[in-house]
Amino acid sequence: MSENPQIEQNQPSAQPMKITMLADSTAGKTCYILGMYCGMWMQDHGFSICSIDDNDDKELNNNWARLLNEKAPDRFPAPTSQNKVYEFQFLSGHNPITEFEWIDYRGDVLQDNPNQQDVQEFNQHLQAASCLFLCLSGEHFQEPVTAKNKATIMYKTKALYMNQYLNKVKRYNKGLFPVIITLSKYDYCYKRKEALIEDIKSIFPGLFQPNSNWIVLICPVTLSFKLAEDPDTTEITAYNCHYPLIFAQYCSLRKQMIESYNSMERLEEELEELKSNLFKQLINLRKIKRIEKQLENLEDEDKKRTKSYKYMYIKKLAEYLNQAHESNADIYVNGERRLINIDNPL
Ligand SMILES: Nc1nc2c(ncn2[C@@H]2O[C@H](COP(=O)(O)OP(=O)(O)OP(=O)(O)O)[C@@H](O)[C@H]2O)c(=O)[nH]1
Ligand SMILES: [Mg+2]
Repeated sequence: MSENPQIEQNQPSAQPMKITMLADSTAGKTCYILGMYCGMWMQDHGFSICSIDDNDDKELNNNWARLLNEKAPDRFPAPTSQNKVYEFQFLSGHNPITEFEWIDYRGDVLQDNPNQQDVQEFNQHLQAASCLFLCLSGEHFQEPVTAKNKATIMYKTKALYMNQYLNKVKRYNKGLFPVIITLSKYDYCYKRKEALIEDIKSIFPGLFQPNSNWIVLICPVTLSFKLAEDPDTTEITAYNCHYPLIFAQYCSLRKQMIESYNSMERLEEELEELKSNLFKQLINLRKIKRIEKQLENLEDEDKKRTKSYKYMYIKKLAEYLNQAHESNADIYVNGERRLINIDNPL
């Protein structure tokens, strides 16, 4: 037991969240990681991320520095040739809250032979994912999605494959599952801002159905609003790149707290059943005592939890996310656009 309870409560949970981003090659996956990793520091919310591996940290910082240098011959990262799993910590100030893994891969794995080794590795990561990012390049949304061009857009963005992957995710997971649709290279289509949401909804109809058990953030991101017009621009802003991660962390902490409430509920039901008549009570005396003790411990934990840093962080993340819709980043729960209830952010 730590002598300092404050530090103990701030330890990240043992199981790191796994995040998988589904996207076509050149959609901007690797650039997005840079925008998220370094762009996080350009915000005033006080949250940040750091790589657990020092070499990765150095590489990410160097790649970011090259992006900012329009004269660098290799300004943009080379196409990814092999899988790379990053291990990150998410922090408030300099206090770690959670850990998460992020896989970067060559976009073609989405359509390649499932027997290939890197495709298998990718599929394993995906199966364990607790949060899914779908990344669509804004290059494909310069014109409205219509009945005529829908098949082409769904093929070019790989939305067709993504919808099929969503079926798999539903097979492995119960309960509200978080999906983040990042519309990368938003600089190509920001003039169509108002119409984009309907375009996106039309290519992922399953994500926006009532009772579909998805919690979805749609978030346009770009390295710079000038990049499409002027690829030599120096102005890298990493617009909105932090919101998807904040949403993912909010969903992960929320899930952790709800799971502990659920285990309390299950025990209470069991106890009620064991105490439902005198005969049952007599033959289950020891079991009843054990469950009562477990519940006592959980209640103590629960009291601590609502006063805990985790709960405080959930509220802070939720408050921050509620402001995100001003930047066109909206949350949908079971198809309905929502703000998070700050008084009850679970
Ligand atoms: N206009 C614009 N171009 C971008 C942006 N982000 C990335 N790009 C361009 O897109 C190219 C591909 O980006 P990457 O991040 O390498 O794409 P990827 O999805 O990792 O590609 P693979 O590794 O080949 O699967 C970059 O070289 C840039 O030229 C953006 O926000 N706006
Ligand atoms: Mg890449």
